[in-house]
Amino acid sequence: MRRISGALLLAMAVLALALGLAAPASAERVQIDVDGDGVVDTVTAQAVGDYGVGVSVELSGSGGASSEQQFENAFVYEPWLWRVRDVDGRAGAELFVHTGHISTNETVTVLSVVDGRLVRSGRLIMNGGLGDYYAMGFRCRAVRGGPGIVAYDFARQSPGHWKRRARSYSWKDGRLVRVGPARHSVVRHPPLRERELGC
Ligand SMILES: [Ca+2]
Repeated sequence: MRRISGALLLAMAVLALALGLAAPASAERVQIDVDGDGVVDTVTAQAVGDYGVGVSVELSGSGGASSEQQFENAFVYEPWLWRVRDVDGRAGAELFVHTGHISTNETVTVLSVVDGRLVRSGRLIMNGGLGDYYAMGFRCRAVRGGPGIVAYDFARQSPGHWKRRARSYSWKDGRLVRVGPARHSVVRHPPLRERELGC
């Protein structure tokens, strides 16, 4: 009898999968203060539509007020929350979310809570591999004496000869603001720390 019910359960599971009735994709959930009031909040990322991601925050200290950002047709899958860390100099964590995938790079959107609402602080791209002769990434670091992000991209001209571009952003009221002109140089090899999520 046990063997029969086991076989029956397996057949039902296979049928459910075939009919697309599998359990929905799981959500990612992080408990961390995002609005800077010192109370832990809930961050949830989950699939939206076929290939998108939605990120919501539930703010514990504000009577459970919630705020959300959605990214449709992003062609991204779990994990969506690539980094959760306070980097902008205001209390409360920033969220680095995988919001786009194309053949040449990944898009990372930085979200932050401003005045109780989840806002898009900035958008950055990454491609750590060198095989296609292009690479890019970014680092959280001081810009003009305050917290900021420097984004790098590289294009190979010939073996051992890569064009490097660095663009700087400062944090201002929860948003990334471009500062100064791009800096251009030539390097023999793009360093790994400048073609990854360095925050
Ligand atoms: Ca912060």
